[in-house]
Amino acid sequence: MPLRKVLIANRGEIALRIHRACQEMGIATVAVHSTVDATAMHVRLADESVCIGPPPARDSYLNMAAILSAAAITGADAIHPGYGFLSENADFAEMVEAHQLTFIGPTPGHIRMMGDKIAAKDAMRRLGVPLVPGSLGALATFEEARIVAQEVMYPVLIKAAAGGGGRGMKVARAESELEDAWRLARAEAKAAFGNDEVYLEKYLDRPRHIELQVLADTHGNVVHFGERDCSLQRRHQKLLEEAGSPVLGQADRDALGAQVTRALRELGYRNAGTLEFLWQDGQFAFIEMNTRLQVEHPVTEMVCGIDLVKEQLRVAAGEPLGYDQSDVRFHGHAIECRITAEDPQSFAPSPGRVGTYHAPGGLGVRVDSALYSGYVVPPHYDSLIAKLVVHGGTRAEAIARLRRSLAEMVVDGIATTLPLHRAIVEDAEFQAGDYTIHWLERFVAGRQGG
Ligand code: MV4
Repeated sequence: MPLRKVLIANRGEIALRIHRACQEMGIATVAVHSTVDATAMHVRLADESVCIGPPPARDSYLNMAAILSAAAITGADAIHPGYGFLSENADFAEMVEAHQLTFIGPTPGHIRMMGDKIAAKDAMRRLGVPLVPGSLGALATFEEARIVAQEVMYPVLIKAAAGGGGRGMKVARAESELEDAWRLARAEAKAAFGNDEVYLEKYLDRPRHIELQVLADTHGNVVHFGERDCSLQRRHQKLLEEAGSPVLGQADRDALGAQVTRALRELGYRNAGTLEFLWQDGQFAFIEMNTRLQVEHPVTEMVCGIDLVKEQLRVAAGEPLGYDQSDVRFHGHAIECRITAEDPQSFAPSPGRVGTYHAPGGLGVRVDSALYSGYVVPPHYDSLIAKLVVHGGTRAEAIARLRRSLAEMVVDGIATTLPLHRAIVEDAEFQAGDYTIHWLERFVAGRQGG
């Protein structure tokens, strides 16, 4: 059934992004907002809006009952969760469907499966996707950890089953460190997630983080839209992403894509998803799968010439993809800079009133942002204020375009990470594509005079 009205259960740039796709498809939109967001751009642009609670996210953007009520009173027939907030909450997806609404995302069962990192790895292993060597499932005892660590050889990592984003993760560089790692990982996992299940992997010491974008309809068709290299991150917060990866060619992309799409077809997956891999010494190893639209999806859109949110809406309405893998072509190179309201050296949050806001433009430049001059960045939410995305025929052209776009862009009145991005694009190693997941921490320490 075609979608007529979509409730967007999010805020900021991603709420605008989803609204724009709906508008172009003739679908009406409902914004939800907290009291502090009453004048936010996502509320102004939507066809209708509903206030769902006070500023703290747990009382508004995470308030499932308030969001379902907003959908009911406005007569929405679907909910798009965006990223963050309720986007990977299987209980919420289940409640949406129980209210005869369409959840624009995977099934609750697949969200739940991928939320359990052990279940996700087990599924991928059975489907023939390569993994980091490690324990088969959860570790039952410390003795088991010792045996598996000896098998895969040190250094090793103990990871939380309910983890992701680096929480509840401990390295052991030798057997003498294993017991502390085991104890700490379990305690942290218990405290953070209420679940002390842990597993063990060989620790890869200088990998790149490469992820693959997939899309599935409800008729058994699965395609991939290539990879993103997200290695440039600090404390598990990505700063800059590229499509494609500077280290992969079309043959690598085709090989990984074929393996992954086969696996997801077997799994009966639907809607958009991203598989995260560590890449080291020419080898891919699956670590996690994200069952949502990701922040960095625009770089994929730029190189593939597709609108991922429109595709999500189409397949959620039951439409078949209508094309196959051979119709997906890759053109040039795209780079995204995440511009946040943070000090560019200390990363201290910097909410407050924006003075002048000027977005760059021109060929191959895209800015996804809910900013306007005079906007007050509230302190209650994620500090992302704009995504600057550039596309070029080659990586060198994309970098040149990024450099001049960063020079044009103005965000006055608050501290932002724009100066850090301007420094990164000038760096010779960045320009050569020569970096791992550890590169940015060192680069930032160098700028701090470390
Ligand atoms: C790893 C790893 C090295 N070896 N697993 C961090 C968050 C979670 N998504 C997985 N993470 C890692 N898992 C093995 N076996 C290194 C990391 C890691 C990392 C991964 C991707 C992007 C940035 C990272 C920063 C630090 C550690």
